[in-house]
Amino acid sequence: MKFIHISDIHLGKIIYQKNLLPLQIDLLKQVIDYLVTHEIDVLVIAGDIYDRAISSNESIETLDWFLNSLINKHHKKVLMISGNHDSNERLNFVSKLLEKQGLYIVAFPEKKIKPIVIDDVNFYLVPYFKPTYIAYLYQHESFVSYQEAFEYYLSKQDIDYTKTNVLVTHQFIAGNKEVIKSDSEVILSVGGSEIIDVESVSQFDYVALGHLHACQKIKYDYVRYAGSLMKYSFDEVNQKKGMLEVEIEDKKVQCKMIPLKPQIDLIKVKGYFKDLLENEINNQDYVSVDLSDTSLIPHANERLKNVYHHILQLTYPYLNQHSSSNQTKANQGFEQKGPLEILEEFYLKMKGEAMDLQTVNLVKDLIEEETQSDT
Ligand SMILES: [Mn+2]
Repeated sequence: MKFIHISDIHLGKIIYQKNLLPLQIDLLKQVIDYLVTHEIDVLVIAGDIYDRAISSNESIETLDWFLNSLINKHHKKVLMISGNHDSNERLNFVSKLLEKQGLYIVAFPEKKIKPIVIDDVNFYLVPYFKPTYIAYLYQHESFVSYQEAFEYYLSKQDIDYTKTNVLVTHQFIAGNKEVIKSDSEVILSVGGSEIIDVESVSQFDYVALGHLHACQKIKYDYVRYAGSLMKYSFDEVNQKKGMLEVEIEDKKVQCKMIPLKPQIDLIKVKGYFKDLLENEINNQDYVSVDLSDTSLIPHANERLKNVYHHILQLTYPYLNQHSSSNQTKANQGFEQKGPLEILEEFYLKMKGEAMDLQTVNLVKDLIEEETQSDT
């Protein structure tokens, strides 16, 4: 069987006061067209359907149109879960009534997952959850991490790994390599404890992930983030956005990326002010301008708008770098200063207040210990 895996639609997202909904509608039309033309019957959406928990009327209407057109008009099946941006309660509304129509929404983790079976493939839908929810669900004492809660949750399921199984989840799954992150993602918890090791899901035949906005695989070819529907921040300008077409048969998986083309792109241009003024007019894209100039140009934004009609952001990387390096370097003459003095200055700069006597003494002791062990 074949299915399409997408995620992180973020309906109704606004960047720099631009409502992206018209672009999102066009991209969703491309998704429908692809499923219809290629006779693919199943669409999997791995969370973050909406951009915010309380979505605009227009966003709700858009999802309604999208699902209606897929399910009622084209008789496709849609499997979707909630992400950390969605409101579970709102997404869950009448979801059980819709299953007969071919729309499967899981917004709260089920105590015992009932897999959705399509052509001998079992789809396990696991919406985004916090460890406290799993503790509540099983009346279990608290979990120290997402990893622990997630493993506990899977251990409570009866999954026959000799069958062909697909996991759909919006938890932050990562391997030991760096993942590609974006500014448009919202961190799930402070301190990095939200990360779940990819080995916890490696027994599935395909893992359809949502959350990270760059399309990428995690260690294995069959563990993949589809990435966001379109670019949602300027650090994503070089990313390819699209959907994943997955073919799965008797535990054998093939996967390819199908690009989606937005009507308006997010782009970044870089150069000196006077050179950029000579560039070809771009009245189409949303632009971030990095000016290489070493001093501020009066009315740069207004003047550049003759070339780039939709400038959303303008920065001076050189000036930023220059001022930020001043903030972190010790003041002049640091060679003459001792470690305690330098640390006191650093502390004052970062915290905006001087170290108290207790801390000074502690640092003194540490420096002394370090000096002694060095000799
Ligand atoms: Mn997201």
